Amino acid sequence: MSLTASPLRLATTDAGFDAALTARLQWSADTDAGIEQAVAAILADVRKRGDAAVVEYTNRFDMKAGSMAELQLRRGELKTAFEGLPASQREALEMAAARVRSYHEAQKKASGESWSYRDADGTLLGQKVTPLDRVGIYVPGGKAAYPSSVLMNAVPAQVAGVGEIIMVVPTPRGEKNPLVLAAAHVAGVTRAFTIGGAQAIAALAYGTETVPRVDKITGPGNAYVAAAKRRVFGQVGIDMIAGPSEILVLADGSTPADWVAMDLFSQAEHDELAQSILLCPDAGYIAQVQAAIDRLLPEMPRAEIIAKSLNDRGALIHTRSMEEACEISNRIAPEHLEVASADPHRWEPLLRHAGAIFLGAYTSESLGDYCAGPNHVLPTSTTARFSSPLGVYDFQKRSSLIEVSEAGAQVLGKVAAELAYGEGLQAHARAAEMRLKG
Ligand code: HSO
Ligand code: ZN
Repeated sequence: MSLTASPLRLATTDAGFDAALTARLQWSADTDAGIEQAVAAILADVRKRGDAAVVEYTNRFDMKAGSMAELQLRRGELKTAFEGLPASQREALEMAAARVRSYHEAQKKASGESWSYRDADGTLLGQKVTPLDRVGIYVPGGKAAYPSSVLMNAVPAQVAGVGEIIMVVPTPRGEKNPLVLAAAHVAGVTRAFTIGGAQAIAALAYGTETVPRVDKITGPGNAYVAAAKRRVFGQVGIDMIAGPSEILVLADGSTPADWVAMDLFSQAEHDELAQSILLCPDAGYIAQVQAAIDRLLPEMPRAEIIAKSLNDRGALIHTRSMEEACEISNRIAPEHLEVASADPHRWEPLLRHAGAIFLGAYTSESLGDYCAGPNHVLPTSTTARFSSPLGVYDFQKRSSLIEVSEAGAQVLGKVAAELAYGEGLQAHARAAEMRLKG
């Protein structure tokens, strides 16, 4: 069987370009009614019956277990998993974690600290930043069990100062992934349970006899997990609901075509629904990338997933100029945006909507997935228009601080009373007036 991958070829000069691009970008995030119903029932059941329900669903979907005690990782098990890895893997995990930690420490310094100032009359105003007490991190089992995602979720939580980080990870047939456990150790996970699906989200959101109730749940999951996270939102905080991975490469033709082809593959190999797009003003270069795709695809163990993703959702787009390519990139608002250009800083100021921007030929997106430092949990499906990478700020909250001086109360009291009478709220007005002198 010979596999081919031919991403859709478009040119911005085509008559139907806008409609063709819109059609290519479309992706439905709707979950079907069957999933919604099943998830609602599981959430209600776990809320009511706690551990017993979690154990039953785990038996039904993942593995045999007699009690919740069997589904809790023993103290030391994460560390043992780490110590059992080959040295090269231990070093890679530690190096990645250290870089991710440094990046998030810088992020905390830049935007995650408390601040305050005093008015001329001595009134103090400010904002106090506090970490969440306890968070839950969902780690998918099976084919999408990514140790790197454990780091990307747990490290910012730890840097934020979260008191307890609870990890849940389903273990179909009881097989634990040692790299996932080791990553949890390196990233400072406090407790871990081998549970998954909607029942794990319910246990974290409501608490059971054994699983402590958390304040926020982060981490990717399948359609059941996503539906469960949506439903428990409000009871607990959640992060974003991630769609399939995306990469957009903006190329001026100066980066070797093979490198760009492999970068397009790197997101396509995640998922048949993943989206890889190339924008380039040089038609000859686009042909080179297509030739590289043809040549490299047969070498790839995940060639079938890559081919389906590129054929169904990929695109190679010929633009009039790099400026126009930047405009289209803003419209697509991709999760990952590679600027494969000899002069990336010329284009970066024009780029406004993207989860992460990778500058220059040497910055392959995959470095960002593992170890450059920034978070790999990023907004997908054009949500980069209004949301940001997972960060320290997702594990913090803010409280306003107000300390009105006696002098300040004289000025503010009159203003507040005036407005309170206008709203018909006497007690508000009098509380302010009582503090006025004479
Ligand atoms: N690119 C993925 C993250 C990941 N890649 C994990 C490899 N492992 C997020 O879109
Ligand atoms: Zn990736």
